[in-house]
Amino acid sequence: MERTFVMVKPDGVQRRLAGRIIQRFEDKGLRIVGLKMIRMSHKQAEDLYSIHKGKPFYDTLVKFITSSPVVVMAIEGNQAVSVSRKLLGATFGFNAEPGTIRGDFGGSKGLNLIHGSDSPESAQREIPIFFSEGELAKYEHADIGWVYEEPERK
Ligand code: D4T
Repeated sequence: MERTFVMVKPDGVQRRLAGRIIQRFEDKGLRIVGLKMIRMSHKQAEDLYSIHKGKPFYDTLVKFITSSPVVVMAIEGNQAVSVSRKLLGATFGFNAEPGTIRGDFGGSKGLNLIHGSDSPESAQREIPIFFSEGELAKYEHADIGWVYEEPERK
């Protein structure tokens, strides 16, 4: 099944929202295969946000993301990348629809609570910044047959 990388950002952890945010992914039937709280290094932040290097918000973004712990996750599921992006909502909280994580919990540009990979290729690049393959659990939930039809479990 498809993998994605999701991270509760420092504002989500500081506001004690990590549990409720993680719950959204479980509720959707997705499978969390990697989960840890870390204080992101400057190098990890630069790697994660390399596509934004040179943009006006880059320095603030790197400073913010390394300022306090984050919760990083590797998540699997049918179309996990796009499904997770929908759970996140629009990038800026003030644009995000109610019912999404950003729409329900935030109203800011930079303090947008959560990151999710924007493509399967991004996920493949981002997951190894934070997890070794051995750290990722290999399992199926006992109720998987009630969440996905057979072809969706591949
Ligand atoms: P992330 O990468 O955090 O999941 O967010 P998005 O994929 O939804 O949005 P993004 O990569 O375009 O932005 C990354 C990060 O930078 C902040 N940001 C972005 C900001 O502070 N000002 C800006 O003008 C933009 C475009 C918010 C998210």
